[in-house]
Amino acid sequence: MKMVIAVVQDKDSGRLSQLLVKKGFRATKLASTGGFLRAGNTTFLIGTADENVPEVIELIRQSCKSRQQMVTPVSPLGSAVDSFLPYPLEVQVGGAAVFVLDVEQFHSF
Ligand code: 2BA
Repeated sequence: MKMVIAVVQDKDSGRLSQLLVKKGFRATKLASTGGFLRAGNTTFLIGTADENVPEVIELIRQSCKSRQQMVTPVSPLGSAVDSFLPYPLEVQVGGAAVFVLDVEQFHSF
């Protein structure tokens, strides 16, 4: 068994949820926050048999778009002033960051 962990943009999470339910995959959604942008995103935990992993990854790929996002730096107080960039920065976010982990045991009581 594997655990697929997928960090996706909030805008894509509804579409991915619907597809997973439609295809019979079980998933848990967690509200999460990106460490860099400090903006909300959604983390899916999808436990599934090894042979289903390619299909799950394909569903994630179909559901999640990559987007450009502007980061407006917050003026720092204190020691970081020297490295402060006073202009907005554009970064490309997603489609999705996906991790596949081995599951040693799964119990459902
Ligand atoms: P954030 O950490 O908010 O990152 C948003 C986007 O900002 C990233 O998109 C990337 O394009 C850029 N970025 C992140 N760290 C950067 C840095 N140190 N310098 C320059 N640009 C940087 P994605 O790579 O598509 O990541 C989207 C979200 O997926 C991330 O949100 C984070 O929540 C998660 N993620 C990505 N890689 C991860 C990893 N290795 N471990 C855990 N979470 C990850």
